[in-house]
Amino acid sequence: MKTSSKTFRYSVGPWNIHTGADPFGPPIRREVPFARKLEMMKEIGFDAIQLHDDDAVPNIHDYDDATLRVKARELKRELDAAGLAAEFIAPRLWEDARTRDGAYTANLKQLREYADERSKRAIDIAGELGTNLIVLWLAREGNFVPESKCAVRSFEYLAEAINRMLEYNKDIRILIEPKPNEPVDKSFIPTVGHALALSHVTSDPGRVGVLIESAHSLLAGIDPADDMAFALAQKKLWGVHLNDQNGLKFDQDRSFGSVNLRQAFNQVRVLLDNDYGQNGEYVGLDVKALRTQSDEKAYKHLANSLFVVERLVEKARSLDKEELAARRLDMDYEELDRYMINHLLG
Ligand code: 3MF
Ligand code: MG
Repeated sequence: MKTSSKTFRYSVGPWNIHTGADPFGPPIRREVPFARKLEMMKEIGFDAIQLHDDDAVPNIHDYDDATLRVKARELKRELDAAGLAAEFIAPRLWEDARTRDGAYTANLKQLREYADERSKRAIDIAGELGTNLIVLWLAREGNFVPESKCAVRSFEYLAEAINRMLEYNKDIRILIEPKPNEPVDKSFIPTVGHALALSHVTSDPGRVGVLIESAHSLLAGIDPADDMAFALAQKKLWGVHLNDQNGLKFDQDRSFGSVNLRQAFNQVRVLLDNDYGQNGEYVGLDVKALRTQSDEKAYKHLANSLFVVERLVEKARSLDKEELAARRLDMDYEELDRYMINHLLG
């Protein structure tokens, strides 16, 4: 199913076509070659690809700095040929053994230095791929044992690490992707509010914004549309990961709109009403195929999510603005509820 006339430009990560392995079971589908993923993503209707540093250059530790740049340039040619841009590079600071105690907030100096080096290399890769966006999902920056880290010093470590990145390359912009838990128990930057507070203590707040993932807001007990509005009001919403989530559980990365259609609608509405995308921002997805999907059908979560975004764009556009304004004035929010539900059902 291809989305023909699109409102937004869309992006997706290569990890969103995957083997279906989860913490309780091994891979259940074949690994799809990277080149084939690019083809599929283009075919479904995506404009750009989101990349971790080692999605861009696999076996990243095998290369010196110069070879790393050569490898990144090879990928740039591959992306150009596939007709896809690179949206951002995210240093993958949670798989390597040296990030087992967090990265920028690790207690050991040599581990924090590894995080710094890896971040600089991610920035170099971004430069070669023609993007200045660096996403920081601060996966393991937090704790299980409260006394294991000084939370005050950890916040400073994060700001100092961001400052070093901003200093290393004057063109980059950093998007913090907050998440309250998983894989850590308690994250140091659990919400968009924390991320923007962190932005404000850096050396150049104008270059530090946020990427909001619907499921991450929901895990923090916050309506994603409200989170997006909060960041939009501060001109700090530079990326989104649309998906869905059923309650306060593990991060489910369900297809967009599959759990709570009204909540999904309001995310689309807030983006549309506030001209999200007009400065080149992409509407990104971060969705996983259900483990039950066969090899041939393990792309439908992507197509479905795009389809739902575009359908909800139509719903947002066909909303009776006068009805909305009138109900706000007479404060008949029960009537507004009825109108909204009827509109979404129609
Ligand atoms: C985890 C995430 C991450 C980030 C990705 C890009 C693996 O919950 O959402 O996905 O989105 O690292 O920043
Ligand atoms: Mg995400």
